[in-house]
Amino acid sequence: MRVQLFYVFATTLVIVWTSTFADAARRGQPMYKFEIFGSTSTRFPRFIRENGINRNLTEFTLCMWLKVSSLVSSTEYPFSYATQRFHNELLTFLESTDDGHPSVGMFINDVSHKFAIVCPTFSLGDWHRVCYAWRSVDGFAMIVVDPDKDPCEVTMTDFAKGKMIQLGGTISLGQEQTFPGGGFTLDQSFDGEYTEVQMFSEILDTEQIFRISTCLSCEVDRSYNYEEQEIRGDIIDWMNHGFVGYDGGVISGTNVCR
Ligand SMILES: [Ca+2]
Repeated sequence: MRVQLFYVFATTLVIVWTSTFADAARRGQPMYKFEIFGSTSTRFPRFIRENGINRNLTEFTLCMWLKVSSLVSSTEYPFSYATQRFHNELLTFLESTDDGHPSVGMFINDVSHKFAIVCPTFSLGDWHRVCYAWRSVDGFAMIVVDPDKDPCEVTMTDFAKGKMIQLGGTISLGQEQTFPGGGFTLDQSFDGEYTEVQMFSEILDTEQIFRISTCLSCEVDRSYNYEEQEIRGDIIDWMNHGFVGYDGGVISGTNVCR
């Protein structure tokens, strides 16, 4: 009996230690953001990841926190993924509208597959959580803005149905690409900040998307068994993002998730 009790005690210790350790590891990590400001015709601040998507995708979820400082151009492209075959293999955009709230959208493979939503709560100068999801088999697509507060969401089907997002291209945060890694133009530059960019090779459900938007595990049930099942992208994991800054793309701290 004593031995059994010991094992129960020891097991409990391990579980508590593990969860505390994981939590501390998470909380001890500096939270950071990418800043993209002041593009000019000769200077294009950006963060680049070559081989940005390392497998062919027939579905994905891409989430990020975005703060749009200004819509310098009528359309800006926060996330540009270019391959040799399509420079708009996967491209997200913000497009100004007459009522002052930009439409939030994406293209897949080329600009003929366009999908967007206008959210009355999406404002310049504030952080917003944006998730884009898609799957090829039925062309289901979804864009969700701020799922944790003022949720704004749109879905459709038959969007880029049967298409595929090809591996091996280049991701650019901040500048729209006309070929992998280049071809930037000032009128397509993004002006603002990013954090918590996560990309997954599958469609997440509503609960998972909600958790991402509440800073991953920070606000989920603190019982031991969440054990940092915090959601991390298998394609892009913000804690190990692998992006390289150019032309004055700045990495700085942020308290947005503390
Ligand atoms: Ca392009």
